[in-house]
Amino acid sequence: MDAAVRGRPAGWASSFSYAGQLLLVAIAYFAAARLVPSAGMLAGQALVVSPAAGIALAALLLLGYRVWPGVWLAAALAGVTVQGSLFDAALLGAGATLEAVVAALLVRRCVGLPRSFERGEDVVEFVAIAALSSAIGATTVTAVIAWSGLSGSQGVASTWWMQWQADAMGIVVVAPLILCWSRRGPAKPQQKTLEMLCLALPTLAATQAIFSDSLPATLPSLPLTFVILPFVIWAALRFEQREVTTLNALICAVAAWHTAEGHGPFTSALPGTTPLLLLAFAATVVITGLVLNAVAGERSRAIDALAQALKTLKEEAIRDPLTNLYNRRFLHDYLARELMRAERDHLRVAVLMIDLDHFKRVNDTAGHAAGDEVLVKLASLLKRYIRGSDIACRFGGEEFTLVLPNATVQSAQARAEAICKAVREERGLRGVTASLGVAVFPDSTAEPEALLRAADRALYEAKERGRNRVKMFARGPATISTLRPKSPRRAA
Ligand code: GH3
Ligand code: MG
Ligand code: MG
Repeated sequence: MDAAVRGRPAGWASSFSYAGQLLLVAIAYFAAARLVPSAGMLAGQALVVSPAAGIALAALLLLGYRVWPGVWLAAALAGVTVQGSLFDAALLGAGATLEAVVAALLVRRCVGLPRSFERGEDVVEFVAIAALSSAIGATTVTAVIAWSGLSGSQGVASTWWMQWQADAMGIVVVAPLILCWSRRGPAKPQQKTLEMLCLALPTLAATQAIFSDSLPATLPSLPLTFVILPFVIWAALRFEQREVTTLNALICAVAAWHTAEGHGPFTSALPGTTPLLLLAFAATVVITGLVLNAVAGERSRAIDALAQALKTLKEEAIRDPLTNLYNRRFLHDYLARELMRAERDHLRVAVLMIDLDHFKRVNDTAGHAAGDEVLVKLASLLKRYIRGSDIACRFGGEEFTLVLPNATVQSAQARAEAICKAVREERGLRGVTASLGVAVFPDSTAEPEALLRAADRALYEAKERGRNRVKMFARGPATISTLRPKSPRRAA
């Protein structure tokens, strides 16, 4: 669970004391509130966006609910500079605080951890929460204004409407921006920075041209606002949340600025619809950018997880679960490949078959788990005796196979003798010894498919001759196509 959700600030924020955090929140909120003064509304101008609402929500999500006094203080201070009355200012502060607390509660409840919009639904839910919670701030402000008789020429409904859209837009645009930038982002490769510039410059130029009325009057500016969307989609599909939220915020800031100045496509629409058009534009930009970005992220995470699962599955399919050595299926594939290569390049391939002597007794006396332990220890011993392209496999039960490409008869025999000695001397193997049979292609047999049987035959002879020894395959009366019988090995 995120630290901030439990009421404690996360990451960088924890380096500030509580008083420091309150001050930080209050300063940020107050500065934003004064930058886009709500006084504008009282003077009859359209209040377009309230970044302070987004800052308040982000602060509560990042630092915990306990920083609410910072929001209240800053909102009240901003109010007192406008309203004059301390009581009214306190009420304005309470409205702004309640709005942020309710929004933070809903975001934590519905969206989950506050700093990631990892699913498309998160973004849509976030926008809905912004719309819902903004009603609280709007109602408080409208009530205070109506109470003090300051609503001027504007009606109560119009005041509420403008305040609501300003808060909703502030939350939708500013909160995701702060939330994304508050966490550490991945390092950017240089070509990504270049691509960002190639994207941001034309995007801002287009937004500026459309909203500042600098296009020829013959061009219909309202439909032209759709020109911004391909840029937003580009950012969403190619960049991280940070870049997407930043570009969204820049687009919305340019649009809001010019709209507040009385320019752009939204001002020439039906009277009273300007704030709604601007909010609809901002919501479209934010939802398109963040939803697509979330979906693209989900897709790439799913592909990564699938690739990882496939890798694990492939690995599991060729490994013995107890010893983690290769299994018999892999042995057959590998041996077939190595023998083909050996045939083509006139090289040798040695096979060592290893079987523990009287292993059943370990199970019978010490238990199956102790037997398993011996098998695992033997596997790690065998790993010490493989090098280069050699492989060690668990053939089945307490039988193991080593494949040594490019070996000679002498080197294979030497390796087998060394292993036999090491097993004999190894502590932790409960005194068990091993018998080994060795066959070398093409010396022992020129038929690749008979090589394993040749090594097995040699192993059988090692068992027959008293165990705890190495036997090299030698052509004899028994044909290599005869499977090694089991009975002589069980005889002591
Ligand atoms: P020898 O090879 O010397 O003839 O005698 P052995 O006692 O080793 O006889 P054999 O190879 O026929 O029996 C192998 C025994 O290995 C039988 C079985 O109980 C045991 N075994 C096989 N797989 C496992 C395993 O995964 N874990 C344990 N603990 N025992 C196993
Ligand atoms: Mg055995
Ligand atoms: Mg056996």
